[in-house]
Amino acid sequence: MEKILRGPKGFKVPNVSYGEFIYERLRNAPERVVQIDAKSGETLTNHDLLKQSVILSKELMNKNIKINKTIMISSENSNNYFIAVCATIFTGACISPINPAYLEEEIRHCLNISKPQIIFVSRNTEKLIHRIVKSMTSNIELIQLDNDTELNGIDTIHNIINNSKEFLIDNDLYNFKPEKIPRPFEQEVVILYSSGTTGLPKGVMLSSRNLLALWYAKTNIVFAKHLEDAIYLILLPFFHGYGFSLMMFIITVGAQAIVMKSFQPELFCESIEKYRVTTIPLVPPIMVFLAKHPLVSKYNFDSVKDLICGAAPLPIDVRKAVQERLGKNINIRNGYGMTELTVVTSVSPNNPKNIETIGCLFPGIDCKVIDPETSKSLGKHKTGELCFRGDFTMLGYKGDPEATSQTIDNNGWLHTGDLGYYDHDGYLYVVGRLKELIKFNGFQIAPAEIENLLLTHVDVNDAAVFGQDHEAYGQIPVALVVLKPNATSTPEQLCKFINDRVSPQKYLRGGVTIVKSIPKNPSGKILRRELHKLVSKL
Ligand code: 4UU
Repeated sequence: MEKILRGPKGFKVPNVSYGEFIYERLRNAPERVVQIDAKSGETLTNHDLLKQSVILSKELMNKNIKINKTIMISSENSNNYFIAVCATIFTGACISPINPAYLEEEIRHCLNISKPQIIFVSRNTEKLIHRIVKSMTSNIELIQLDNDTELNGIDTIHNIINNSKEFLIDNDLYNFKPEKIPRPFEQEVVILYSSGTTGLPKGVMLSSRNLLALWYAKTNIVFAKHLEDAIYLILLPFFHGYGFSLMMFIITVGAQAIVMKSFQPELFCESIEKYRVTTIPLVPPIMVFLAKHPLVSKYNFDSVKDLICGAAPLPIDVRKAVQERLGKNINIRNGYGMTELTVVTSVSPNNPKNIETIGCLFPGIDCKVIDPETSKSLGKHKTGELCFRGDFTMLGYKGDPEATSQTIDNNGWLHTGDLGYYDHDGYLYVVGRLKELIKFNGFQIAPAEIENLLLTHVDVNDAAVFGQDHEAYGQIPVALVVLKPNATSTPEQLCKFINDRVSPQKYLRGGVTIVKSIPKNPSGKILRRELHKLVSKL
């Protein structure tokens, strides 16, 4: 008999498209301020968001954007970001956010997966994306999200909305009908990028069902009271599932987000005090900042009720230090999730019995823990690979049925590649990672991507990349390289070779170590657990 930990019964997710759902939620409280730019103070109300995204969606439909089409977005966090996201979703098309720091190869990789018809770009990403798109045979249109520039003949979102013939009087706005999707449970609404348990980044397809199941679970879990009174400080990037799903949550629940483009210590502290922030979703390195940085003592953090830490393990001593410094009244919650599972599957409650827990299962999710060698399901308190099944399981990886079936087995269980267990009371714990994924600052680094790049270097015979524990960042990538005979490249040169080709979070901060051989099994697979040992022996 399989040993399964069953989550609370899931909610009956309505059979509507996510666009119809967002629209209804936004219509409810038009006057509310949904988003404030932390730096400029610029505000966006539900009415602004609704009006601009409805007009933009009509213009996108005039450009033949509809169901089964995709729009990519490459921008830093901004007030216009979710106007573009909502507009796209209203048309029935799918939105695919990418990291605005991506360099050429990283962008091309994502373009090959999601094949967009339009890309929303920002002031910073326009030039590179314009050049890439010009070199391609497919016809991709760019739209500038930042209002003040109009370079390379690229129209701005501002112009498109303000010059639109689809001008709406409020009556029209409140009678708009987002595109109905015939089978919303099977249609992707968003494509996010994740390397999952192995290989290169892939396009994670999430459906209306996935996103609605998350919404119902989050709005109904025990600690979710007075959601609309929450003032969130968002420093997480919108392109990652964590930031993306939270912003969608804030928008649809009627809460407020103070949004930063990136983590800037002073602005972070100032914003908490100025806007009386109640809730801060963050990653472990920001917890380290809260525990240690002198700036934190200079500001008033009295309004803060909840810190939600996720995306990487939260060291207990860091957690304790933050609690001690900020006081007992702050709830520190550990959130666990994975892009492939609609980003989050559990969040720890207030004052759990054991503070190391990541909480109990959200409604609509079941869990089992399996022995990594035999795949046999293990019972309570036994550590193995965490597998989940239910409403949160992604549709699959875009255009990659093979990778999908390697991740979701025939019985619908999604294998996370994380090691963990559950206790007698149904609380879950993550204790390690089986998969090759490296997490730097909560960001994903796929070793295969850096290994493949190293192998394109003329001097490199073989390469392996792994994550080394790091106090501030969680992990940093280290490369082991076997040189070709007579090769002259130095570790520094190889490091630079990589750092010139990848976005900053993937920099080889742990350096390159030259080795004689990479440990592999008989079929040529890297024995990843041996890599650490190899470096410590040197
Ligand atoms: C130990 O990181 C995420 C999602 C994080 C998230 C989002 C909303 C957490 C809480 C929340 O409320 O997704 P990915 O796909 O980038 O990375 C997934 C991997 C997991 O498989 C695990 O290895 O990131 C690691 N991870 C964690 N590890 C995520 N959360 C945790 C955690 N403890 N709390």
